[in-house]
Amino acid sequence: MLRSQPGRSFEWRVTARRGFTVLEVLLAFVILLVGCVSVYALFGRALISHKRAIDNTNVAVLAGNVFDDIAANYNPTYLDRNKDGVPDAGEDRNSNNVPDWFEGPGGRPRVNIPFIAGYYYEIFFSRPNDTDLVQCLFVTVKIYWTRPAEGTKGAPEAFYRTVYIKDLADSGG
Ligand SMILES: [Ca+2]
Ligand SMILES: [Ca+2]
Repeated sequence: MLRSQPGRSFEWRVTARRGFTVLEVLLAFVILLVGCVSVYALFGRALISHKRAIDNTNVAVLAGNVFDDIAANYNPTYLDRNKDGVPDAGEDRNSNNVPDWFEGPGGRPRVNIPFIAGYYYEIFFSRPNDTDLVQCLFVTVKIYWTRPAEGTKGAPEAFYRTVYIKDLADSGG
């Protein structure tokens, strides 16, 4: 069968030897480059999403730890004797936008409070007026961290919880 079509066999040999022109190679490179750039851009977005997911997890865990710690250790650390709604140790008396209890060595807290490196938080207390609810403390935790897109302090993530403290009325806070 092949012998009856000698011309086709010859044509095939010529085509196979031809190889690629410079233009074809360049075109292939351009296509490859466009593909690589697209994938690279996707990687960037994926990294940002990944960091955001880690931040969301960390701040949720940190806020939960803060609420639990206030419920368990209200007296020693969190007293608000001057009744401005902020634990006295966590006020910003030197006005540098960082609660003073996070100004220990290496950015670690000065007092024994929940801590995750790279995050800091402000705590606000308020109490219900109802005298039947003397054990209730409304707690707001605002957590700050540095986001690459926002640079410095960034917008806080706020968490709210009502914490019940057995001897709140006598705590002096
Ligand atoms: Ca205070
Ligand atoms: Ca400060």
